[in-house]
Amino acid sequence: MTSPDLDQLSINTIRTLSMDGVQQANSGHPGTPMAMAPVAYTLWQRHLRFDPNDPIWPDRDRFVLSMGHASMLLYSLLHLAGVKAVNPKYETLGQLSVTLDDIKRFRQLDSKCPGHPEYRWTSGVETTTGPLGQGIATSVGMAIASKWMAASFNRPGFPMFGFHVWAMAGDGCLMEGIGGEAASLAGHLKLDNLTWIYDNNHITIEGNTRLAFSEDVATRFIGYGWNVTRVGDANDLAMLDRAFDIAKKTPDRPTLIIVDSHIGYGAPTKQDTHAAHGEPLGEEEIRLTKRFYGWPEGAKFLVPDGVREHFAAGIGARGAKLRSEWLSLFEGYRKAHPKEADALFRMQHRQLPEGWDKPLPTFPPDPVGLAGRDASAKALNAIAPGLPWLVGGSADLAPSTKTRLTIEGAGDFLAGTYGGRNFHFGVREHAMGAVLNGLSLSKVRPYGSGFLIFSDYGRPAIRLAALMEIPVIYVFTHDSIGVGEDGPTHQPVEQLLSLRAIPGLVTIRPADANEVSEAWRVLLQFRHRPVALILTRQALPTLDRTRYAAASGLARGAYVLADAPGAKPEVILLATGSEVQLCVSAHQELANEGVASRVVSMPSWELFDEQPQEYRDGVLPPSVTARVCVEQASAIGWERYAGTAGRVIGMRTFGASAPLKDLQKKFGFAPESVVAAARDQLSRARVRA
Ligand SMILES: Cc1ncc(C[n+]2csc(CCOP(=O)(O)OP(=O)(O)O)c2C)c(N)n1
Ligand SMILES: [Mg+2]
Repeated sequence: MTSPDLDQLSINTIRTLSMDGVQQANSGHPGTPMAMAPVAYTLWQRHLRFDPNDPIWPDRDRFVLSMGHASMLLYSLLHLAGVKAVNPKYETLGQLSVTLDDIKRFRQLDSKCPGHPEYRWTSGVETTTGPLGQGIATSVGMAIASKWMAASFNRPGFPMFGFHVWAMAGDGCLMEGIGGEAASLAGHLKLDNLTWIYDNNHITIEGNTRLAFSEDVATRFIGYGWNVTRVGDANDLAMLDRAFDIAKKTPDRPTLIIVDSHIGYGAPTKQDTHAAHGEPLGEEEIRLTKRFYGWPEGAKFLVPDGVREHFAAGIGARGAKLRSEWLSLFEGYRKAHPKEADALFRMQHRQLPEGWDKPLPTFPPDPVGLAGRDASAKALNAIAPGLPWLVGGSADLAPSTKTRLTIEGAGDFLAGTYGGRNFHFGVREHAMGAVLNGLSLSKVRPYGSGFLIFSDYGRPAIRLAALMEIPVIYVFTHDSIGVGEDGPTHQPVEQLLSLRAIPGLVTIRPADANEVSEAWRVLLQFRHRPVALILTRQALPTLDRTRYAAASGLARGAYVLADAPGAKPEVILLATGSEVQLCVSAHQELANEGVASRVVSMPSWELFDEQPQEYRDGVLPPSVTARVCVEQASAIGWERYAGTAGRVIGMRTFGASAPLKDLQKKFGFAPESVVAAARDQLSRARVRA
């Protein structure tokens, strides 16, 4: 068989596997894989620097399928290219990532082919996609990571990094705001290692894009500073080849390749219609489509002889050569630059340098104290020199969130100077979240910061970080009505609760400067979970730890900070963050009255819930039902610690614009309110007894 015949045979194998997978599952999206098969094929077979035998080789090109609904396209490629599975210890054990059986069980429980591609579940899937726009925005983070790692690790004669990032997107990705935010940032940063392939098929779920999408995408991207090219026919392999070559060679700009395609290509009645988008084609339509492709009409899940071998001779052989060249380069690098090589290795395995946490500060007792954000700035800058791949920035709020690295040589990550550790995401919280994901997926350790209120603007990306189990760090400051005069638009109420509702995300709201320091010690050790560090804008007294329990208790999520005589409390006062101080004051007042209370500092629900029952019962003895929980945030959810009889002092309305003192009075966040609630709890408990 000649090479063009094998090209066509391979493309039609991708198409028919996708059609058969969707038909068998009786759900899914066949049309886009059928249309874009030649595009993805040409990219993988002829361009992608990717070794199917080692899908986590650090300098591989990344391929992101941003239109995650077309997942069968990716699964077919992973299968045909023979991509190997990698275990959680980063080892390849020889078996296929996606077997033909997985494809036959598309969308079924435990299949490696879930409805949308999921990072961590299927090797070779570089990021989880499905929520439109996330993939292309994440690809910007990967391209940034490539630039940063190149600037940081490459040495003369040792180009350790320089991978290209390719993302395929549909109309939906380009309609979503996050796509625009990310494109704007990518153009600004002149990321010439980034290419987006836009499937310009004029179809979305409701029908033709003329219903809701008529802008000139090319002009928009030219405005962003991108190089824009076109391929007028998705089946034109020679033109695609050229477009990819040009994208690789174009300096100083990312490239958008606009590809005109026909959704459901070859389907006699469904091509070019939204019917090809979200439902199986149907047996008869499949038969006729296969006839159009010159395929055996009755064959299902057919991989003709020679197709796998063809992939092995293309992407397989090229990838193996590139990877082995890289590995020998790394051996030389190890000898010439052992320090850098060690850092590269640790970074790629999500390990930390020895002694990284030694410089974390301890803060002396101080009744005035300092703001959570200021304590965090000190902790972050203390550990940054010893953790060179910790990088991050803010959505234009670093002067307020205090996340800037001020240590010598930290520098700024800017267009053309890509070695800096301070990133500037601009006022783009959503894209920031996806970029952080892209950085983390590339194994750089990223943090991003903003006001807690605007976590809502980046929430879909935070959720994906949790779903992907990647250790992205969020620093959210201005954490409550403590913001004061800025008023209810800037005062978070429900945000903390809504972050706690994301499975796998760890939230930490420290009570004083020493808890902030401990929070950094704990969160940097996470290898597979994202975290939201919630900090105050206003100063918090630094507790005297000779009088109160050590801040290291934070690691267990909650701990007894101040206790009743003989550890026999009648009432428990629980709080997080700025409200812990209220409870400490109330505790003293109650002691004066002869009431035995215990103060529990509870910076993290999630970490506490993971402790053994014995520890949890030790901190919150079930027999003590008189409880007061205090948090300047939505009261919802605290019942689980307050118990049905307990009292929650929280927010039940929006805040208001006023000086902090007046707000604390208005909303009941004063020691007197806590004391009164404790007394009330006690008398009720006595009645119950
Ligand atoms: C954020 C988000 N909103 C809505 C959806 C539901 N959805 C899935 S595909 C789709 C239409 C996508 O159209 P397009 O990107 O052009 O893909 P095509 O149908 O051409 O493959 C929509 C609205 C989604 N997956 N993500
Ligand atoms: Mg479309």
